[in-house]
Amino acid sequence: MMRADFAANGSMLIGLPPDDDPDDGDGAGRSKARAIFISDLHLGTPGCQASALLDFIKANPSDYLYLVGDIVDGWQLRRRWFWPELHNDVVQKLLRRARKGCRIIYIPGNHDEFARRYFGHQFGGIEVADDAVHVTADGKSLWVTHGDSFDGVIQCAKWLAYLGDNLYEFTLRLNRHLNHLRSRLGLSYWSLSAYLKHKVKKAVMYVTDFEEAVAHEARRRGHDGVVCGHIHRAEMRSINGVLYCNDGDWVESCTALVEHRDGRLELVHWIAEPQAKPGSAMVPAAVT
Ligand SMILES: [Mn+2]
Repeated sequence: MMRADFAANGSMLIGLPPDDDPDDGDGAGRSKARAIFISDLHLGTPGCQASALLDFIKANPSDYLYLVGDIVDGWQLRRRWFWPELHNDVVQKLLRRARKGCRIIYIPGNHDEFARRYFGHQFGGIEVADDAVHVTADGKSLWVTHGDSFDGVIQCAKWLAYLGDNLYEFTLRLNRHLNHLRSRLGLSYWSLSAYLKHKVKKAVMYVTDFEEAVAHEARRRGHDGVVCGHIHRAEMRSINGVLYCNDGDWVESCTALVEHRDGRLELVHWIAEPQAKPGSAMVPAAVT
C-alpha cells in the first residue's frame, strides 16, 4: 500500500484513492496538535453535541487522541435507544483517524463501563485501557483517567490523606466494586456528582474535593499531572504542585484539552463558526 505523500506545493496527493473526506485536517501546512484529550461525549443521548464535536475533530488532527471516558452512554441506551446518523459519523471519523495513523486511546468511564471488559484490546486501531500515562513533548508525565473511581472517596478525601494511602486505595476499589455490583443488579451507577447536582451548595464543595482527590492520587503515583473528565467541568490549574486538567464535556461546554507541539497544554472551548479559518475557532476555555 502506498503511503500518503504530499507534492512540493503541499496540496496534491499522489497515488492514493480519491479522498472522500478532504476536510479531515490532514492537509499539509496546517499546524497539528500533538495530543488531544476529550471526554464525556455521551454519544447515544440527545444531549450530546455531536455536530460541534464532529467539526472539532475534523478541524483538529493530532498525533494522539485520548478518549477519556463516557464516550458512549450505555445506561441511557439501555433505557432508550437513541442513535442518530450524526453519532455514527463521529464514530466513523474516529475510526478513520485511527486508520490514518493517529494513536487513539480509549479509557472507558462509568457510563461506558461495558467497554471495561476489553482492556488491552483494540477495535479498528482504537486501543482500550483502564488508564494511561501520557508524556508531553517537554517531558511532563500525565496520568489519564476518567475519574469516576473517586466518587466514593470525595467526602472523606481530606481524612484519607491523613489516614494513609492503603486505606485510600481500598476506598477507591470499594467504590468500583460497589458500582459493579449495582450494575449487575440492574441499578444505575450511583454518582455522587449526580446526587449533588440537586444540592447546589454542596456541589461547589464536591468539585473542589474531586479535583484535590484526583490530584492527590496523581502525585501518589509519581506523575506531574493528571487529565480526567467525569464532572463535566473543564479546568486546568496546579493543585499542591500537581497539574490538574479536566477536559470538560461535549454535552454542555464543548471543551477539550490540547497539547501543542512544544508540549504546552491548553484548554479550548470549541465555538462552531461556519466562516472560521482553520484554528481560529479555538479560544481559551477559561479566562482566569
Ligand atoms: Mn463519568
